[in-house]
Amino acid sequence: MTKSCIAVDIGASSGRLIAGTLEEGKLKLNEIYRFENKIVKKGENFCWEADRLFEEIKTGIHKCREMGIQPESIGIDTWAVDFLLLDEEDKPLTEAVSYRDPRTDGMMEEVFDLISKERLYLETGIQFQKFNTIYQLYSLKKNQPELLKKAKSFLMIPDYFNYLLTGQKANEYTNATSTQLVNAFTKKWDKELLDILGINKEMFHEIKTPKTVLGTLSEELVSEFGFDMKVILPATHDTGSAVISVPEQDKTIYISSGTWSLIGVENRFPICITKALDYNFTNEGGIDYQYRFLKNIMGLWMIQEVKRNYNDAYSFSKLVELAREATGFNAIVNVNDDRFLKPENMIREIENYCVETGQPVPATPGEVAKCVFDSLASSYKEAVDQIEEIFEQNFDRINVIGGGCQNEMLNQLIANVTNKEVFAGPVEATAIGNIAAQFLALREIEDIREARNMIKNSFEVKRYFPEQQLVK
Ligand code: LFR
Repeated sequence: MTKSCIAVDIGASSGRLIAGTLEEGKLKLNEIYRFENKIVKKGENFCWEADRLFEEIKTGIHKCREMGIQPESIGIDTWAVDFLLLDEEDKPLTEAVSYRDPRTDGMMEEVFDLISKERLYLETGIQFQKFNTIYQLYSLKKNQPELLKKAKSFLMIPDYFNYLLTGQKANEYTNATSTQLVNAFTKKWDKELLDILGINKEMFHEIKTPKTVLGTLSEELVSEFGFDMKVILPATHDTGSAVISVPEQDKTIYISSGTWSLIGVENRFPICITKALDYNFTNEGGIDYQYRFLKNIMGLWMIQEVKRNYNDAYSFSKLVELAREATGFNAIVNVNDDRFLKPENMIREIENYCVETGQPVPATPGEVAKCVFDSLASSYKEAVDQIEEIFEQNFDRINVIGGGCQNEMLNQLIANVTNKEVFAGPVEATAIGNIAAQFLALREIEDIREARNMIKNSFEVKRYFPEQQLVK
């Protein structure tokens, strides 16, 4: 019988369970269950609903059974940097506070008083984002030190779900690197750094790499579901899983396009040079100890928020259509300005930015949407130039993967502003990468090269060519 593996892929706005099977050298996907994800206010903080999300995962597993699927294994990936702390009885001491919560405001600067920015970058290779785990933990140390003292376990979001499934506590490598607390060279928790910060080292677990079989379901869950399965670690950082699905890495810059746009290349070594620091590129850990040399760009979050601020009166495709019609409007905002991370109202924030910078102010939904897409494309172009400068080489093409690659207007804009060919797909890059890691662990696929060939043969990729030759 063909084996099926389940990917649980939870992003900032939705989660799903997708079953993957290998059939005649191709990977086939079958969506089992989809659910909503959102940030909610709990007390003082903006949080994720960790327990509800776990219930949703369980509902999805029950659905497998109803659909007659007996999975061989399951693997979970989510966004990065966020975590829970458990006490000595393994009960959560904290909510799963979201990285968009303002508790990290000003923390980065305080950490720089203890360790210089340059040293931190040299040791971890991780970009400076005010929401990185390091600053979240530092904010706890400052504001709730008693809580940090009680903590016996540090689990990132997928680690926590894996613990609930299996009873095993471990920190998965690709996600752990996003904390800015893992040494880029030893690939272990940076104990010296933790000492400098005064954060208890004991709560961190052994770092385990993708393709590790973490365990099987707990006895309780086996009796609840009526079957057992392996729990395998994919790249539990969603972007790590997505990058596995970029079929052609040679001379290719990828953009993993979702709530965030992650733009970069796969690399064999971390690049911690001054220029990479100045441009704020990261070296996150990938499968097989490859590095994801990339940079975060604010991404489709901008348009998601715009849609929400219009009370969902326009669908995403309507906003794209209106943007296409707003041909005469031109204004660019710096999408990476922290002011767009969680503004009260995204539309107002964009308008204010345009006023402050002396640009035309968007006055219609189409103009707002056009401003967002133009601004994203312009930021991608800047990142592409920076990558080419750092690598001292030209890249031939850009491969947009993930849900955002369905935005044809943005794909064409990217081709035009970068003057490069754009490949769009696969759409389900993250789930595909997650499933590929499980088949690798089960030895159904030999190695990453075979996995990528198979992905190339299994999923549609559209191509866009620059419409006009831009002078660089
Ligand atoms: C994308 C992503 C990015 C990470 C951001 C916050 O979903 O995982 O890679 O920087 O979310 O965790």
